[in-house]
Amino acid sequence: MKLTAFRFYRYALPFKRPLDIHGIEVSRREGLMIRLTSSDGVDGFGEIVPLAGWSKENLKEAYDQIQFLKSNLTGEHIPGGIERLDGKFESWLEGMQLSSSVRFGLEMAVLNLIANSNNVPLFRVISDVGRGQVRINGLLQGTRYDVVREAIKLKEDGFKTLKLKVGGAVEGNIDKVNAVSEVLAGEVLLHLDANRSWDIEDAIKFGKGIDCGCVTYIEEPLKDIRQIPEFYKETLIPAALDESLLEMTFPDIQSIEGVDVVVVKPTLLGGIEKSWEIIQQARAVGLQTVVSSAFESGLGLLTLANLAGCTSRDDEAGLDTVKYFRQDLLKEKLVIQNGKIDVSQRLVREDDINFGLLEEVK
Ligand code: OSB
Ligand code: MG
Repeated sequence: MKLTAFRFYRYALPFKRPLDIHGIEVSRREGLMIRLTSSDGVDGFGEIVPLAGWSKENLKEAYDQIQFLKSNLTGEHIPGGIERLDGKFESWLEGMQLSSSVRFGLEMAVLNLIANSNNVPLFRVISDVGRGQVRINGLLQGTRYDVVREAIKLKEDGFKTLKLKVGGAVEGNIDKVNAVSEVLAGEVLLHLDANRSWDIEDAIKFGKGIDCGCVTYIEEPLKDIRQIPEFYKETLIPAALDESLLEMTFPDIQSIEGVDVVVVKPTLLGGIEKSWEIIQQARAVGLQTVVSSAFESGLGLLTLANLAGCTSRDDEAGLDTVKYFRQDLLKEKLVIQNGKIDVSQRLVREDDINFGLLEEVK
């Protein structure tokens, strides 16, 4: 398939209220969208949105790389079979040294172009065993009062798994987890995320203090991940790796006792093909995988939901960040219904994009 046009756009989408992302207060999300067009006139859209505090690259660097891609890929052919994510993106793009978010956005556009050309949802072109329904972890963040209220609402809305942000003073966090647990009453599972907040003493104190009836695992409990085995031994709460994956590869990941889950953020981890490889490796050794957002808009989240839907097991995905956006690049909002995103009927064509929120870069 030949790429006849490569266009790109910038956007700024306001959040409903300012968010604290890793200690940085953010009131809107600024990013880029690329639009690839094939010789048959079919479009594929991709989103590039580095996350300050997490991504190595900033938006300016991403912008420069997209200019480079635009001049290098216009008129080129997309290698056949690239959608199987078995290494053809790597052979096509190696040497270009694309940063993670750019790699993600380009792969996303190419994959959606292929899906649109075949007139099927994205997950169908990647994998033979995929699912059109993807369960989502409802997100709980804020004060004790906020998270209890949100937990009641999400439970009523049909979510089966929630994720609560923890960290900081241990006592208050124990109280918060126990208050949420009480509301969930064993009917909804609870994941925790500490974002490397604690030293081993505080982490163990926390783990022993919580009512862990419905707590399934905790993401990144420790400042020093080498202490996860000790944390596990003392508390019996399995850990999930998220930000640590940026610095680690298999087989080191699987050799840590107490790690049961890997959180996969394609915008940060080097793109979709790389993330798919990590998912396969993790599943091969019995680790659970959670595809998760880095605050992409609904457009990027829809692709992430498709990626999550590529596995046969009904793994949940961390995509509830969609609720923080006041506006979206998709005209028809991405909805989570009964705790699930339905990707089976959604292809993204020109008419589905809210061009009023995008400014083309010429
Ligand atoms: O800590 O997992 C995180 C989003 C951006 C950066 C870091 C994180 C997140 C999320 C996404 O929590 C939502 C989720 O994983 O459920
Ligand atoms: Mg996390």
